[in-house]
Amino acid sequence: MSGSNQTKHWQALDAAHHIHPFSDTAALNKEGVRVITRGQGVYLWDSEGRKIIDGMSGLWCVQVGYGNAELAEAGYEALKALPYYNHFFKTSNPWTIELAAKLASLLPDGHDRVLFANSGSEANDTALKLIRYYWNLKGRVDKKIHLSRDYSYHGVTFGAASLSGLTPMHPQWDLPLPGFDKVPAPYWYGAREAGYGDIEPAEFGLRIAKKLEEKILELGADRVASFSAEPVQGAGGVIFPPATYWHEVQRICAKYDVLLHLDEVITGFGRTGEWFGAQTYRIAPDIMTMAKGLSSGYQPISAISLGARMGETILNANEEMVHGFTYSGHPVASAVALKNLEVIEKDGLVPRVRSEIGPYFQRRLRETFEGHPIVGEVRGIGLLAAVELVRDKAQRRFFPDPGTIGTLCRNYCFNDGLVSRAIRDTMVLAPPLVIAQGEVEEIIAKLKSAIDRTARDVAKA
Ligand code: PXG
Repeated sequence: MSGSNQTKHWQALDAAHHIHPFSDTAALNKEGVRVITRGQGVYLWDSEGRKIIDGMSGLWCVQVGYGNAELAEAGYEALKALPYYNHFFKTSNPWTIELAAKLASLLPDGHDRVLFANSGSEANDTALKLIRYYWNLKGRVDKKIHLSRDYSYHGVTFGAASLSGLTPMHPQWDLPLPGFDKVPAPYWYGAREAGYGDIEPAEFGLRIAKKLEEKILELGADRVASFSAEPVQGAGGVIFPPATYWHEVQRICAKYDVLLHLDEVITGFGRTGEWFGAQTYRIAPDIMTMAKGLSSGYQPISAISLGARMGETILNANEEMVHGFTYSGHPVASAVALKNLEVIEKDGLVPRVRSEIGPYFQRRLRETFEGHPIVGEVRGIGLLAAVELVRDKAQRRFFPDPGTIGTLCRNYCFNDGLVSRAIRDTMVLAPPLVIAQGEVEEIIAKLKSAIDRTARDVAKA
C-alpha cells in the first residue's frame, strides 16, 4: 500500500472502531486522524512522512525524548525474564524493589515508602483512599472532605475527576461526588478580571491562600481531610503560584491538621529544574503522586509516596490494606521506569534544566514574545512555559469566548509541524528535557509565526 493509501486505510479503521479521549469522535472522523508512526529525540513523524517537533513531550511526559534505546532494551530484557508477576502473594520482583528504593532516594525527606499504580488518575484515587484510611486509623472519622483548586487537573476516574477543578470535566458524569470542595487558584495574571484589582503577586498569593483558610473554617476543620494541589497547575493553564503562596498554604494545612497531597504528575522528574516541584517550591507534602515522567511515558506506571506521618500510621495498622491493582509494580513498567531514572541522572538532565537549557528557553521566550501586541504574559520555569494571548495587554483583558483564539493559534502551530497545547487562550510548551538550543529556536520560530498569523486574523475580525 502506498503511504497515502495506508493512511486512508488506518483513518477509516480508526473512524469505524476507535473512540478517542477528550474528543468529539464523530467530528474527528470527518476530518481524519493524523497517524503518528515514529519518534526520535524531540521529533515525531506521521504516516505521511511529515516531521513534527513536539513542544509538549507527548502529554507532558517524554522527559528523555523519543527513541531512547536504553529504555527500550531495559523493557525488552524484563519482558524476556519476567513479563508479568504480581505483589499480592507475598512476592516481589527485582525491578520494582530497585525502583521503590531509587524513588525513596530522590523524593522529599520522609518519603521513604511508595505504592505503585498505572496512571496519574489511579495514583490520585489511591491517594484519596489512603487519606481516608489514615484518618479512619486515627479515629478522626469525620475528616472526609477533600479540598482542591479551581483549574486543577487530577485525572478522570471518579475520585480524580471529582478532585479536578476544571468544571467541564463534571456535567457529563454527574460529578463531583459528594465530599469534594474547591478553593480559588493562585492565578495572578487573571486577578484583575477576577475582581482583585491591581494587586501585587506577593499580596495575591497570600489572599488566595487565605481563601483556603476561610474554606476550612466554613466547613469545619474537623471535617476537612486533605488539600490536593499541583505545585504548578499544568493542564489548567500552566499557573505558577506567587512566591508567598506555598509557605502560607503549608502553615494553614498544619494549623488545621489538613493533610497536604501534592500532585507531581506533571512537575515531577526534572520539569521545573529539580527532581520534584516540592523541591522547587519548598513544599513538604504528607503524600505525593507521580506518573508521566516516571517512565518518560514509555510504560504506563504511576506511584504514590507517603511521608513519615502517613507511612508509619498505615504500616503500623496491623491489618491487611485492602487495595492494589493487578498491575501494581508491573515488572516491565518498573524496569523501564528504573532505567529512565538512571538515564535522567547519568545524563544530568535535571541540572541541565535548572541551569542550562531551562534558563535559555525561558530567556528566549521572553525576548521573543514579551513585546508582542497580543501577548499578555510569558511565564515559566525550567522547561515549562505559557504564553498568554490577550485582547488588551495594558488592561490585562482576555479575548471573549475563551479558547477560540487559542485554538486558532494551536492549529497554525500544528499545520506548521509544531505540537503546542492551547489552554483557553494560553499557548503552552513543555518540551523533552533533552531538547537542544537549536530545537528551542525551531519551536520559538514556529510559535512566533503562528502568533503573528493569529494577531493578523484578530486585527481583521
Ligand atoms: N494529575 C495531573 C497533574 C495531570 O496533569 C493526571 C493527574 C492524570 O493522569 P492520567 O495518567 O490518568 O492521565 C494528569 C494528566 C492535557 C492533558 O491535555 C493532561 C493530562 C492528561 C491528558 C491530557 O493537558 N494530565
